[in-house]
Amino acid sequence: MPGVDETVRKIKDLEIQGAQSIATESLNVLSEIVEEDGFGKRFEDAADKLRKARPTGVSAHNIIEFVERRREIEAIDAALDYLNTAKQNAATIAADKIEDGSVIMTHCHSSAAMAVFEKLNDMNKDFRVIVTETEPKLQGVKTAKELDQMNIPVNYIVDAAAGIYMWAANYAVVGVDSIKPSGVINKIGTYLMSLAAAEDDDTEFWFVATKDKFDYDNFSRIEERSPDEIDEHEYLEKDSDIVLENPAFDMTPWSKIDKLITEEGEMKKHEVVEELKGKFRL
Ligand code: RUB
Repeated sequence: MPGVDETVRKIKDLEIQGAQSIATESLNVLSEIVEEDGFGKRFEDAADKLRKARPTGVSAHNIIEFVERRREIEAIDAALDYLNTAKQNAATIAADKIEDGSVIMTHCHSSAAMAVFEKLNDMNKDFRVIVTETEPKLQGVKTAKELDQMNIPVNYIVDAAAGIYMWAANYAVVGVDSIKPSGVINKIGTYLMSLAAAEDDDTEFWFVATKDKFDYDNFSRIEERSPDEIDEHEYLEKDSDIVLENPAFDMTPWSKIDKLITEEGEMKKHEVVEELKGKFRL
C-alpha cells in the first residue's frame, strides 16, 4: 500500500482520478495509518494532506470529516461500504429511468456514470455512448476503453464536437465533483455540454451522484491546474505575453439540469438547498 505522500502525488497527477476514487483511496491510506498508530497526529496530518490534494471534489473532505468525528476504525469501513453501495443504488435508479435504444453522451471519466452504463448492460438494454475526449488530460480515453471492454458501442469525439453530437443524444449522463446551492460542478466542458443539451428538447442533461458530493461545508473551489497540461504550452509561452489558463472544472446552473439522481432518487433544487443546510452522514 503506497504511503500518504505517494497517494497525494498520484491524486495530484490524476493517476487516481474521479471524486469518489480519490475518497476511497484516501480512506484506504487512513485505514492503514489508524491500524498502526490510531487517531493521533500522524492521522491528522495525513487527513489534512489528502483532503487538500484536489480542491474541487468534495467527497474526500466529507468522508474524512465523518471519520474524524467518529474516530473509530469501524467508521472507515462504514464509509468505504457507503461509497460503493450508494453509488450502485444511484446507478440503478438512473438506469431504470433510461429508455431502451438510447444514445447517451458522457464526459471525462466518472465511476458513477460508469456504474449507470454497467447497470444498463446488466438490464440488457440496448444503448450506445458518445464519449468526449476531455482535454487536456484525455480522461475520456479511459471511459471509452472501459465501455468497449464491456462490449458497449462507443463513439469517441473531440470535445468541440459535443455541440453537434448532442443532437443525436437522448441523454447526457455525467458525474459530479461538488453540489452547491447555485449548481453542480464537474469536469471542465460540462457546462458547455449542458448548454447544447438545453437547445435540444429531445436531450435530457443528467448528473448522477452520491450524497458525499454535497458541499455541506462550502469546502470546494474550482481547481486551476498547471498550464503545462495545455498542448504547445512551451511554444505559446516563448517570447510572448500570452496568459495560459487551465481551470479543471466548471459549474452547471440548475436551469440547465434536467435531473440530479442520487441514492435517494431524483433531487430537485429546493431539496438540494435544504439538504445543504445539514451535515454529511451515512
Ligand atoms: C473527474 C470528473 C468526474 C467526477 C465524478 O475529474 O470530473 O466526472 O469527479 O467522478 P478528474 P466519480 O479526472 O480531474 O478527477 O463519479 O467517479 O466520483
